[in-house]
Amino acid sequence: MKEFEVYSSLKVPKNSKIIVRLDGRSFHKLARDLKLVKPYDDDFYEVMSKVCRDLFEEFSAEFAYSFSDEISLLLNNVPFEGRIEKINSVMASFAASSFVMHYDSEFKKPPAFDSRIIPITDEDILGYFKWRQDESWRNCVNSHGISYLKSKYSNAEANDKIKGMNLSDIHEFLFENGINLNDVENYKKRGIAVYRKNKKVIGFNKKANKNQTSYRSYVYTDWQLPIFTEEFFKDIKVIQ
Ligand SMILES: Nc1nc2c(ncn2[C@@H]2O[C@H](COP(=O)(O)OP(=O)(O)OP(=O)(O)O)[C@@H](O)[C@H]2O)c(=O)[nH]1
Ligand SMILES: [Mg+2]
Repeated sequence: MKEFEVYSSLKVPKNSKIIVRLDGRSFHKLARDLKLVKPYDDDFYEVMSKVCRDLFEEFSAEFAYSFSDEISLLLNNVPFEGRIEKINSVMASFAASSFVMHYDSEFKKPPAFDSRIIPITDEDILGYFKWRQDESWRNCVNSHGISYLKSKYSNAEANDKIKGMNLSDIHEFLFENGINLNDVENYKKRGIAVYRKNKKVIGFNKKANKNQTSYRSYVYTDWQLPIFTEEFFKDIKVIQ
């Protein structure tokens, strides 16, 4: 019967890096059920950052980036011999379990994530993460815009009003009403990331009878991301 498992041999291209993007399933409902603060809930972001960290460590990732209910994980060492079904199903279920483990709450329904795989070359890594970071900014403007409008108008009116506005209209409109989006917390505009950093360790070498400096890497969650540039990814050694 093994021949019926027709997708099991589907693999990512050999020697390719991949990005796995996970996205919360129907998290607008989950947000309602858990009464998440609108537009940004600090506890939710704290939990998502821990899910990122768990994924990063479990799958020895190079870089993880998250905003809203999505996580992108860059992998150099592709697990499960590159088997698509295995990667997608394990990553999505691992993320959902991690999410539940870190959330101190009663769920109405089991949370789930979807998962997709994007083969990527070094030249496209910056472009990919810039694309997601731009989306984070769009999400920041839109969600602040709709939250403000809903505090003034009915839901239907608010939805109607925002439809006719582009990003800079919303930005301007919020500014006129005393909300300067440039002042909101960095993570709301630019998202959060997990990657390895080096720290300097000074230890005493008994044999040489002197202090010696070495570097040890540790996993770092960055809540103060810059706008992504080539320099940023080169500095953290994600690209050469
Ligand atoms: N209140 C609140 N909601 C959030 C927050 N972050 C994410 N969300 C919700 O998560 C949703 C994520 O958007 P989508 O992924 O497009 O929508 P979804 O409902 O998850 O639908 P699918 O991904 O298609 O299953 C947002 O629309 C919000 O409703 C937050 O900090 N606060
Ligand atoms: Mg979603």
